[in-house]
Amino acid sequence: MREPVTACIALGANLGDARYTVMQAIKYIDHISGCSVMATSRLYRTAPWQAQGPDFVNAVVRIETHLTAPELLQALQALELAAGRERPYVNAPRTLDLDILLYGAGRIDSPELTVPHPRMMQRAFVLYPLADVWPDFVQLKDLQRVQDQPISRLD
Ligand code: PH2
Ligand code: MG
Ligand code: MG
Repeated sequence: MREPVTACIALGANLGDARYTVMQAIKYIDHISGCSVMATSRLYRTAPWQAQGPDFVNAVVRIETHLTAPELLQALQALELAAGRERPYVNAPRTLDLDILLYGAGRIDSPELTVPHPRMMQRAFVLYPLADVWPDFVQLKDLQRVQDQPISRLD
């Protein structure tokens, strides 16, 4: 089997019992065949960023995976669907959103997937939890750049 790849996944939810859904999703990611959750961030309450609706619950996990990036994407989309995800319009409130932020050192630019995630460095709701699971990746100046975006720890 090839070497596992370290990847980071952002979790977000702002419909239904968002906190419960995010916590369950972390368990389900660990249960995906070929994926192990190595580190889990704290949970954060965040204001919608370029989106409407209630506050979000956000988190990030760092995983090791034997899946290719498209296989991982497919497995995550299955979890979104199982959580009742609907997409009536762009950035609509959602029961569960799972985004691949990083896939090893890989750069991917396909119609289905762009990695690293193109907007991750602009988003407090990604950078704060990412710093929990991969402190060396996020610099103080990255956090300072997004300090106007409301975010608080849930736990
Ligand atoms: N996700 C978005 C757009 N805006 N804002 C917050 N606070 N949290 C999110 O997860 C989020 C967002 C697109 O996926
Ligand atoms: Mg998203
Ligand atoms: Mg998404």
